[in-house]
Amino acid sequence: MVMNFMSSSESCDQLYARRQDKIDSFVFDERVAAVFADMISRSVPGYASIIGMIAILARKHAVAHSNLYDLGCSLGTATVSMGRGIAERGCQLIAVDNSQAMLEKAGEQFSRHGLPSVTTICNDIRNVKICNASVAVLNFTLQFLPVEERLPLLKNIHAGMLDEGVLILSEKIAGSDAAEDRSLMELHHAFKRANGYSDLEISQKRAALEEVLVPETIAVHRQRLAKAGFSRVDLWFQCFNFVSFVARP
Ligand code: GEK
Repeated sequence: MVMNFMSSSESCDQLYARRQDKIDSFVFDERVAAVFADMISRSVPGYASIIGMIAILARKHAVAHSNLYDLGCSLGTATVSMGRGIAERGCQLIAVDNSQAMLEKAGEQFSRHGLPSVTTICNDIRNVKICNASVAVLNFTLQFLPVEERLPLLKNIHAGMLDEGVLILSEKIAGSDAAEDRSLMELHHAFKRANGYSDLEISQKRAALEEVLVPETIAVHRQRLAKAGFSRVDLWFQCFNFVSFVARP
């Protein structure tokens, strides 16, 4: 059912398949990095489409000799997609993640795709100064920051962007009221079941993410982006409770 980004050496996500007495908070460690391609394809509706469209958006908006950032890059799949979109423009691709395990795999992926010149930064995205940026990607990363840290990060991105630049912000969202929230969540769980996750896996993963991934409504995202200085925000993708915006300075 889903497009999969796994290479032959990567394995199927079974991290929550066995019943656990105590569910620890979710962390992006070696065990997650080893199965991440499979995990994200089977868990995020529309992930393949978003990755594909990031190439189109980068092609349209990348300015020659500017920087393109993938913030919270995981395996660098969005970086690779941008790289495809912007060949020959003299842009610098910069991939940032604070998980060493993820970045090691991202580095392998960049070599495999003929992108050895990607700059990889193992650091918290809150510590990275953004400059000369024509494209900045936050593909399902902002949701992992404490809520009060989100506006300062968006202001930092806005301050480092060229006038013609774009921020691509993808997030898991909360529904605008309890009924919508429940309905979107049920659809998301149906998607996961259709991709082979059991009810036990779904509920244990949900518990692990409970305090780690805090979704917000579309309205809250729009308000915060405006507060950070973005003058125009377009919702270009939604599938169930997963959305992506393009924001312009
Ligand atoms: C993709 N964008 O495949 N600083 C740096 N990295 C962070 C931070 C932080 N403060 N918080 C979380 N991360 C990717 C998918 S996954 C989304 C992004 C998901 C990193 C974290 O280590 C992980 O690699 C990534 O953000 C989130 O297009 O798992 O739902």
